[in-house]
Amino acid sequence: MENNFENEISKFIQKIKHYLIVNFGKVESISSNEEFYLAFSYALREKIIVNWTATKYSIDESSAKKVYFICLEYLPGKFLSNNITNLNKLEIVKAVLNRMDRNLIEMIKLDVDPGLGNGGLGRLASCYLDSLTTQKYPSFGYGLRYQYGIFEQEIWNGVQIEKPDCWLLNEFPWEFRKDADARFVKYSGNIKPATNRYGDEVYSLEDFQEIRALPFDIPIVGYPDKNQKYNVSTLRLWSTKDSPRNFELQRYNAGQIGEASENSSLTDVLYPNDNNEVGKRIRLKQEFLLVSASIQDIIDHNIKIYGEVTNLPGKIQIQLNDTHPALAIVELIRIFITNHDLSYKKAFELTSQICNFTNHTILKESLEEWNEERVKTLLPRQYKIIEKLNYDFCSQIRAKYLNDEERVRRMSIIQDGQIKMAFLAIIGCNKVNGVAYLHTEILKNKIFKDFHEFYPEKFINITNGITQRRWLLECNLKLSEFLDNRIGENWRRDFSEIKKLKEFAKDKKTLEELRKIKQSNKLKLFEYIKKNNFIRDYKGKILSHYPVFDDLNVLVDVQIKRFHEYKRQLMNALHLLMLYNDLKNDINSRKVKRFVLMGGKAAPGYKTAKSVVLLFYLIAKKINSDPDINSKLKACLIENYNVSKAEIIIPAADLSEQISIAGYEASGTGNMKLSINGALTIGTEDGANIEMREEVTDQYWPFSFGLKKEEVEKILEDRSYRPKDIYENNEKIKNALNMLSNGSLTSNEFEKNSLNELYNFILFSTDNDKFFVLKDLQSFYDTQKKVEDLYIDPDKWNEYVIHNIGSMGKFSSDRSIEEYSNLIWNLKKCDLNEIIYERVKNDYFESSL
Ligand code: 26W
Repeated sequence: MENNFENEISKFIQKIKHYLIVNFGKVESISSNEEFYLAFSYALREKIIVNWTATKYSIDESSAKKVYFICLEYLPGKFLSNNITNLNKLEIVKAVLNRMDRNLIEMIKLDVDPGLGNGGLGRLASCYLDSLTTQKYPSFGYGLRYQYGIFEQEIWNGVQIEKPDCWLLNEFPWEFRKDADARFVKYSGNIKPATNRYGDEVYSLEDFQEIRALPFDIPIVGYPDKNQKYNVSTLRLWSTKDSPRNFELQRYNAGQIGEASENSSLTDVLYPNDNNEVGKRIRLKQEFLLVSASIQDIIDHNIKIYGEVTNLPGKIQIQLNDTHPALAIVELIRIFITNHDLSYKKAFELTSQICNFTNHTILKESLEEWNEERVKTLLPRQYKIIEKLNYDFCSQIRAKYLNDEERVRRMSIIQDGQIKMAFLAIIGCNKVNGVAYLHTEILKNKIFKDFHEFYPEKFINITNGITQRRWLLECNLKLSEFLDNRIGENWRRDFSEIKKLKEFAKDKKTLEELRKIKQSNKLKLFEYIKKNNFIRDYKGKILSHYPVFDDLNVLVDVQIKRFHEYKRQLMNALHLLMLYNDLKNDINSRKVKRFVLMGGKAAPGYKTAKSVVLLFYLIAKKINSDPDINSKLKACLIENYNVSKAEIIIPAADLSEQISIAGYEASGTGNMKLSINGALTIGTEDGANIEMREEVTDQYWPFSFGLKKEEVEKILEDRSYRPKDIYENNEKIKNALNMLSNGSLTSNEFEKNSLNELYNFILFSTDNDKFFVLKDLQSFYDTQKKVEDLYIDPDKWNEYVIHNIGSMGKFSSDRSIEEYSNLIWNLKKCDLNEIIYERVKNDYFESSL
């Protein structure tokens, strides 16, 4: 055993030295940290590649049914730390670095956090790839390799500034460029109709534009099973950047500089919109690029294995993550009828047995629509198919509902010159799912009511989940050890085991240890904030760092998510003002110290969201600089919230703010991450909060508050929300709100105007504040008092914490993926084939050191 360990260490060291020589021409002692980081990553990567190769061959060899996950966004987080965790190599790596006089934290700092997504949707996609691979389901992810991910947020005197995220500035060691697998995607041009042998119209294309999509593959490492075996699957990201022919010299020479590079820069930037419609031509081009390249790839690969397409529904499934890749439906039909000699009818049948659609949002502004003319010009052949799909579908509706023309109009894919992508997705897919119970009910009974009536069997719920490997094992090592010591290690692969923790809910030693772990995580967070979370002036110059508490006995209260009105960061900010006023009146009015953290990005064009960022900044400034109260209350605006920061903040949190207006948050996943790390939730009855409460039971879920979905609907219906009345009749709310208009927070015209706008928006325009900030504020305030009452008794608090952690078994993405597989994909797990594995290992060892 000891020998093996030693052996592995020296081999690892040898490999690092090898890479330093062959890649950089350096001996170890003079290599820079950057070079060492790369050599170290390449050495670790070798472990992965053997299993990766063997996984691919094993799946193909056994003709196992496979799921293709297509998504415009991924937020994988850093790969180095995750790969060390999933390979179970922490001990080895530490020993290696120790002997080479290098530091793991330094190495992880150098690893980039690819921000190829906006928020919940992208992070969920990454959690799902982790669970799919760990559970050995044959799977493959497709996405785009944006040159610039989600912008880096800086806060200049309270104002959000967007900086490009240059994540590819240096060599990225986790990707493999695959020139041999490049695909060509066609846009625009003129269509020439013809008829296939079934009498269906097919179209060829002339004078089109052709763009080369080059894939970069990233291995996704699954967590090992009991025998230390693990699968590795692939995330394939397409790029148009590194294909020189995508640049159009003729246009450049004609002075059309921008147009000349449109295609080579197609995958340059991720659209930074979360829950907001984009509608731009380049975005449509991006969506189609992903769809077309991926579908060609899928069909070609499976034709190689199966020789034909008619058996594909039993062999492959495609999951469309929201409507963004919904054109996959159209493209599959088109390829089936043009290249595979199928009738339109058969092509549609196969397609709708292969594709499935997950909806992630019900906000009107985020339901995608594309202008009909835009689609017609950019994708003329696909447009023809959408027309046909719509014609056939409308005929079915007419037949079933006896010429109910109003219904036909409502359900039509094309309405008023716009193509409704969700309708297209529902019609072309086998299953449609929402991401939490309440969300799915809203889809069935409201947003897609007509469709649910027509296709009752199609709609199912699969509640979201998160991977406990990144969100506990990796980011909270101390809590992981605490769990291992009590319930063993099985929770890593089977999170239902976590329930065993509840047996320790009254064990004094356990409660004390839990408190200590939280404190040490707080210390880490505070150190981080002190060193890295800047306060900047209006030119971006760093003035200082946010102040933190010296004391670790402080309630860490966090709201971390994209800024959006429906998520109601504004309500949290107003509550903070109420707290401030309470303390100003009587410093002893509050029994616990509180540190209020808020982090998140606002979409660059979302004015109200940006004003809320400013408001929180100004409140924090006021509080932190007030010596009367700042020993009791502090606030901090976390700059550039992302996956890596989440991994520092979440383990330190006591209180998780999940306060969206009921009926608007599809699920939420931050709620689950915070909870498994021992934060209690203050939350509305929305999204997955409802199911979390159910699991935890009311007894240990004491901070539920606010209007229920039905109450929200009623108020909207009667138009009975009167914020002014609430303001007039509630002294505390009035005082807090007045601080937005009376200049007590602001020091220049811009700030004054921004806060005044928020003030007017909250009070006077029922039209605008659909999110009822004042309506839930008193109940939020009262519940926050209950939080403090519980927090002053650490043992009681931690008993609740144990029950919350112990009740989160359901919210592992392993459970979600199991349900996707059972209810939609019908996959079988595929272990590494021993013979293949040995063969790959042999090849590898022959050619390696
Ligand atoms: C077209 C612009 C656009 C971009 C992204 C519209 C909508 C989106 C996403 C679908 C928004 C999103 O991330 N939704 C979140 O998805 C999570 C994962 O299911 C849920 O947990 C969140 O509640 C939901 O807001």
